[in-house]
Amino acid sequence: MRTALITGVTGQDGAYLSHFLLGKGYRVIGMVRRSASSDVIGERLRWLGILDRVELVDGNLTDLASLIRLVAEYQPDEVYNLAAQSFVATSWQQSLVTGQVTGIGAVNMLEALRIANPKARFYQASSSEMFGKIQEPRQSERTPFYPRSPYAAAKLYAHWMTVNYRESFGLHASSGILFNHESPLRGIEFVTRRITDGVARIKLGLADHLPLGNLAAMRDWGHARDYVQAMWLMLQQESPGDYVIATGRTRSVREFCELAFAHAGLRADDHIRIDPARFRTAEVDVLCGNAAKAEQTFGWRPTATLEELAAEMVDADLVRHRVKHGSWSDRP
Ligand code: NDP
Ligand code: GDR
Repeated sequence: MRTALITGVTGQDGAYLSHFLLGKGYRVIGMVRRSASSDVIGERLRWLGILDRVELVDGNLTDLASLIRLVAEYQPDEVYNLAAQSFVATSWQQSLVTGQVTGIGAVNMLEALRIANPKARFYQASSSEMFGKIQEPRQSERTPFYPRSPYAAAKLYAHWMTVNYRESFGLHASSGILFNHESPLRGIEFVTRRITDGVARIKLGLADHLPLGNLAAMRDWGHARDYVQAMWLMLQQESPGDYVIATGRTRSVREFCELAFAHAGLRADDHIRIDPARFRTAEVDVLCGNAAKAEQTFGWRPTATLEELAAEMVDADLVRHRVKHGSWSDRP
């Protein structure tokens, strides 16, 4: 039985990746940081019905000793570094924490592997935000980077350190440059989930409008379930590498709103209010990925359409608000 260690297991991708790896027969070790809210720590894993199958262990990406201990004790075959301060807007308010967790945290894990388990295969959660102010209309592994936020700059540092440890120490370290991916388990602060949660509340009469920022921003949105498969596929390759994972289609925040509101039988224009405070300090106007290398190398292709994704998210939020106010983790 192969063992995988996942940092960020309590987040969206950590939950879907755990589900996927358990399905492949892995032993899954999930690293969690200590929290005063430990009763809700496994809510996403519970939603997917796997909370009791993932072994949750204590650790923190900013504490190198905790990582060395985990890697030495469990000797994982594969390590997926998904933990991060991942919200771009917060990264201007907490740029140092973002640098410590999202940037240096990744290097802590690379060091832990170098010291205690250099044979493990390593996945780094890189981001399309690294392309920022885009230098080409469709971004691939060869497109120059231009980060536009402390988050993106921290991810870029972690990305290059992953490349550097691969080239310097021969680690099997790969970097997935993933474009935005969403699901019913997306954090409530990100725009798609904010929209689908808002649609559900408006539909059920719990609110009458939804404040949003820049509706013109364009993103290449996919489904998290598809994207965690690409993470695993990268680590199954004989040689490590860097791969863009994206759908290749880009749509505006406004278009996502229209899809989500329409799914609930509502008109977006009747309910959206523009809130200037929600505009970013510096914006990433448009992203559109080219995942041809991943398709050619290991046959990865996205499956979910944006319409299906928006519908699944709206339906899940309707259920959450209907049972609420029951439990967050009641499944549709
Ligand atoms: P989430 O924000 O949902 O999850 C982040 C995870 O990191 C949580 O489990 C969080 O734990 C954990 N974490 C934060 N700080 C620490 C720390 N100091 N030590 C240990 N764990 C910590 O992110 P996603 O699941 O959406 O994304 C996964 C990764 O992929 C992130 O690195 C993100 O930046 C990156 N990414 C995401 C994309 C997307 O569209 N979703 C696209 C490209 C990259 P806690 O629950 O305690 O807060
Ligand atoms: P992003 O995701 O910054 O692309 O990072 P987010 O959903 O937060 O923003 C996408 C776009 O929507 C615009 N927007 C709003 N965003 C939020 N959060 N809330 C609003 O009310 C709102 N109104 C408009 C934003 O300005 C932006 O242009 C995500 C994260 O998961 C990162 O960790 C990951 O690396 C990248 O995707 C790829």
